[in-house]
Amino acid sequence: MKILFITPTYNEKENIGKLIPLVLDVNGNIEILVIDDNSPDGTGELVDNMAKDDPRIKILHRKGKLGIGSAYVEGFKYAIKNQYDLIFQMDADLSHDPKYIPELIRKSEKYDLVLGSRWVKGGGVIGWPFYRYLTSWGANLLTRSLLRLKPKDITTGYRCYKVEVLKKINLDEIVSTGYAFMEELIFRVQRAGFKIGEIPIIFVDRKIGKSKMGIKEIISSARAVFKLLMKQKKTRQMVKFGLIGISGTVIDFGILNILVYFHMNVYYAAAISFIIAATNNFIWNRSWTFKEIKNQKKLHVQYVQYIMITATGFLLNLFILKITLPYFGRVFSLDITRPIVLNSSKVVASLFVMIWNFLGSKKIVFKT
Ligand SMILES: Nc1nc2c(ncn2[C@@H]2O[C@H](COP(=O)(O)OP(=O)(O)OP(=O)(O)O)[C@@H](O)[C@H]2O)c(=O)[nH]1
Ligand SMILES: [Mg+2]
Repeated sequence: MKILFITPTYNEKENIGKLIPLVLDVNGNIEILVIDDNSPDGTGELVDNMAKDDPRIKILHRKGKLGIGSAYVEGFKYAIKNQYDLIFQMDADLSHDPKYIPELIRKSEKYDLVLGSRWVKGGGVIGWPFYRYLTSWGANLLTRSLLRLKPKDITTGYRCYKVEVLKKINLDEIVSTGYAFMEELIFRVQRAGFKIGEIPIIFVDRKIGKSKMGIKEIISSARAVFKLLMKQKKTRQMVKFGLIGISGTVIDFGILNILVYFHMNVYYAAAISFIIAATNNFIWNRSWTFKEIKNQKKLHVQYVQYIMITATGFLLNLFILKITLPYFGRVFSLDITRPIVLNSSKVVASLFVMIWNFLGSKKIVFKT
């Protein structure tokens, strides 16, 4: 079995020289490919020299700092071309302890991709300040739920892939050149139906060298995650429907409050604001959210159906206002809290009606 470790480097001269022998010592089948982005500190030259004496050490020079994601894509292509069986991702800064290698290899017998995971039982991080811990953990949780990824640690850079996985994924389709590459790969591997396993690792913060993780990287990662989200038709529809829902809600709340301010009866005001907001939503959903639906029904058919659904939704809206207003009224009994009473009821009513409208739109109005 041929095993390739891929390690991208940018200014890791102090670390990479220590890491390489540690990794190669674990197992005689291991080779290592360093992908250096012309590090100003001379990392590339150092590895060139090491490679002269040891054929298990390879290096790929790139002309400048092109990002960790694009480095891995090049590494994966190299691994496929040179027929390796197992491919590892590993940081150069000694944060990933080589002692986990045998277990990663063992676990890869049962799984197509094995992650060294910080966020499973027994895993963790040493040496991070609290804010770093919190942001990393939070970003992981948020991205996991947005992209519906099953593994617990999706940003980890310590991994072991079977070569079949990399062959099946279209490497040229990958959109993330930077750190979002981590999430994107899991997204694609999961979607392709491969089995992903995790082993706990303790990640030790780098002792030498500077972090490449900055605000620029965070923004570009967020953009990449958004791009991935929008790749799924279902999510795309929900995001658009949600945005339109927000616009409709603003209109609904605004008109309701203005009319009540001018002493209109609450229920009449609610009816008017609701109808205007619903019309706004229909127009936008038809021309934007469900635009991609082919063979849409005739406009007037959709319109009648939509009116029927929103009319029912509107009754639901009134009904909820009717039962919640007295309840909220008891909770907030002071006169200055009247707007709070009104809007609390409205929040509850709007939530229910939005769900009703989404299901009705998707399953009836815009179904072909
Ligand atoms: N070739 C290449 N390697 C990179 C690039 N950015 C980061 N790396 C390497 O990718 C690995 C992970 O980067 P790190 O800076 O350690 O990222 P991190 O672990 O999230 O953050 P710190 O450990 O705090 O620095 C390291 O080996 C870096 O040298 C890049 O643009 N090109
Ligand atoms: Mg690091």
